[in-house]
Amino acid sequence: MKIDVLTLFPDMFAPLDHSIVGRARTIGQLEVNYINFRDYSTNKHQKVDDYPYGGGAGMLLTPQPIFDAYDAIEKTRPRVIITTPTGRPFTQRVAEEWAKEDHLIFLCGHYEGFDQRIHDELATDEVSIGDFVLTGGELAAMVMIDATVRLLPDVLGAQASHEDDSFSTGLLEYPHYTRPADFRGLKVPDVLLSGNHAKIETWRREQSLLRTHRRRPDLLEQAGLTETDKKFLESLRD
Ligand code: 6GU
Repeated sequence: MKIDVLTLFPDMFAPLDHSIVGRARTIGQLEVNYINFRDYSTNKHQKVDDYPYGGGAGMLLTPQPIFDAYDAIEKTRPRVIITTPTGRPFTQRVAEEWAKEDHLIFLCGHYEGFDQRIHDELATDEVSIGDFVLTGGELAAMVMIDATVRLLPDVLGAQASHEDDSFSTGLLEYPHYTRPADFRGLKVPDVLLSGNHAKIETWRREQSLLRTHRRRPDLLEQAGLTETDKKFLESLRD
């Protein structure tokens, strides 16, 4: 996968040199380029923003530097993603779709955002990472890149897997324990030491349901529950 990031702050992306995304680049699954669109400004002071028509607070990113930076990218049919709090929610499903693509381009906004013609002409996706406002799109783009790239083949080690991740199943993940079985009197649940795999599976499923019921009941509607799951949830309500 190739990812091009159009940003005024390329240095902010240092975190992506590390950990799993760093590994994806090392093993050749990923190429990432940072393009400072200020370099494409034809203004003599390299200005990239201007006042909004019609008045109002804040400055907007102007079309010229971003269109020219975009035109300079070699591409066939990329997804062009604008990170914005006005976008549709970024979810695990979105990451799964993007992980199938060859080429993603991220446009990171600042100030009050982009001139609308940038949205209309360039963007294929406008996406938000939650109902809060960040100072710029860079942190959001990093979050989306991390969540997408870890799904590429061979990026997670042989041991790790994402099939059981929270949200992959539509439910929150169950709790995990490792050694020791007794830490300062805090015991690991007996069932996990029992060696009974059927019982362990049942316990994990119920813990997922319990956690999702308590913390994210909104997820239960879409989760594809079995009759057994529904009975268990009924028993919680009683
Ligand atoms: Cl994608 N961008 C910005 N600037 N703020 C956000 C966001 C994105 N998602 C939530 N808040």
